[in-house]
Amino acid sequence: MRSLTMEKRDFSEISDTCKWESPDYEPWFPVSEKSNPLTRDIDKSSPNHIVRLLAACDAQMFQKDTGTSYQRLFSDSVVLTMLEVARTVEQILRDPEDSLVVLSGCGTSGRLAFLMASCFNRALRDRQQNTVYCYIIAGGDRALLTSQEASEDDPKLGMLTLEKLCEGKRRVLFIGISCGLSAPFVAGQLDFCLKHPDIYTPVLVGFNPVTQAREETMPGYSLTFREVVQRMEEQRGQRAFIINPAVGPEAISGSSRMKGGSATKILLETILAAAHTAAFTNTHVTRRVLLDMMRGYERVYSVTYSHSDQIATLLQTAGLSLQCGGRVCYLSWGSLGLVGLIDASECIPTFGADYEDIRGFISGGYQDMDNIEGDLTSLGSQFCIAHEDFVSLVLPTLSDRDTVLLLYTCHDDVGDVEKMVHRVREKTSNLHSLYHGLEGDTAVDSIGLLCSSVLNITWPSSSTVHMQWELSSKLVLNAVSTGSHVLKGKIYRNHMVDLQVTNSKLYHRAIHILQKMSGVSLTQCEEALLKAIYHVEQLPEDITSAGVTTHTLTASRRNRVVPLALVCLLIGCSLSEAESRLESHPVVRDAVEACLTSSQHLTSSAGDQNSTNH
Ligand code: S6P
Repeated sequence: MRSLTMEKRDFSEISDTCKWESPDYEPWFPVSEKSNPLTRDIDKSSPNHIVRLLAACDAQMFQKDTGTSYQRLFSDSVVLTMLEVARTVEQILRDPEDSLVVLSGCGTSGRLAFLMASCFNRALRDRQQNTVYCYIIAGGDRALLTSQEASEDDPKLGMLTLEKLCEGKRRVLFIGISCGLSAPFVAGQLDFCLKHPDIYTPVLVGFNPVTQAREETMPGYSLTFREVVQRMEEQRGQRAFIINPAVGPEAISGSSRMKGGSATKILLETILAAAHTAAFTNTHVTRRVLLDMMRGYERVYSVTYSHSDQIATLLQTAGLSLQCGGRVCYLSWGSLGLVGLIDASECIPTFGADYEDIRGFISGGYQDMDNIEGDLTSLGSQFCIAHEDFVSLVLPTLSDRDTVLLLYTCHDDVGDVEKMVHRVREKTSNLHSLYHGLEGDTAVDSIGLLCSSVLNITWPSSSTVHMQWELSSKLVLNAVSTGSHVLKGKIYRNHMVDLQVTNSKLYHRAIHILQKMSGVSLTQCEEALLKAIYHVEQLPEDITSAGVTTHTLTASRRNRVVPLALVCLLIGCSLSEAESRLESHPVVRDAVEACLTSSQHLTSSAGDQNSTNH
């Protein structure tokens, strides 16, 4: 029989699911930056409960229209625009001469642009067709594996990169991805497309209503993101397309690598796969085809989270490794390798993690990556991504403190997986596997027998099953990397307090976090942040008059600026005292709680709806 507390929790989770849609809920934030009411206590949750909360957040992606002003993934307006974009892709596939489909974005959005461009080019090569897809990621290929957040702020760089890539082309479908409708790099590209309608058709993919697109001025640019979007709206449906369903706030506020990334993958793969089917079977893309594919992804969500207990085991193991200074390694085969690399690389900017904390390796290294700039190994150890690099750099010092997670499918070379398993087992028994198989698959699970935990998922066969495996693996890995950092104490409530302030979006997010936790005015919070960034007790004029770019450049060379500023605000102390308090509480969540308790702010200033100073 279920306990009363359990029922109460279920009820409150249901009402929390829709709470963010109310116009009164954190009205000053766009959806992508709001804090999710579902996860406000995620920092104190058990591994099982963390997975349950993440599942509830992910479920919001597929929620149908709820009568609010937000359009959703399955809304008619969204599906109609997807249909129009898919038909444009279909035309390009039928007549690809001098044409391109460019996918572009920053951070996770750029990494997904890469993943999808590679996947659909591979599909074309398999049919002996010329490839038409290209990707752009702000910061170039090194941003596929490391954090290059600063390039996100440069609209001119975005524009110039696009112009160069498309030189001499007759027709370009440009798909700019910015989950928050906020990246200046993408705004510059969209604006460029609008100015050259004879060649370029721009598509914007993001997860905020257009009225919530970023309003802040961009460095060296006369327009804001919102103004660019407004110009697109004037051309909407003919020469410009906007696909922007709301998918609800992220489980960790602003962490658009999670739902934002998953929804990007669902939307764009649906469009591109439908266009491929139509072009190569001489049919046309229909609304029904699109809806069926998206429902397929909804099933991926349900099937994956039906294994919540096993996901929780993985998360707990990874959390233990991180807590005791160990490492988590994803060893993947095939396209799951890219999913692993992407998830691991995001831990650096998201949790201020070291690249060795959670690290991805892909069986064939750069040969499997197939990225524009080729082998990046010479850039340093964190660019060593092949299994042979794992063998030479990590394996010798591997121990039971470390967690190794294998990711493979029935299409991969199981013999190769088995060899690796034996090598890892010589060093640690802390070995786990995530395996995707097909119905009717009768292979004996000799690998699973050597693992401490096994997550086997079986899927019905389909032409797009590999993309479903990728999404399923993304959900599992996002849960593992997020959950393990929660268990490590990196999250306070559902905020990443110790964020790296490396671009203007993160600068403003940091100020809002400080405001929410301290309850003082935004101006005071910005001052405290600047003092922490420049490490000064008083702010001279050359600092206060400098631009955000100068601040973020300086902040990128410093650690723990937001926790420092927060302690100063909560205690009203000097930077040096704040530093010594943080030293005695290396876990950020503990430091924040200790300060809140000692300043008796716990109940009055850290409430959910702290809006008094906005
Ligand atoms: C978010 C991730 C970031 C974003 C990047 C682009 O979890 O760490 O790197 O992907 O800032 O954001 P957006 O809103 O333009 O897609």
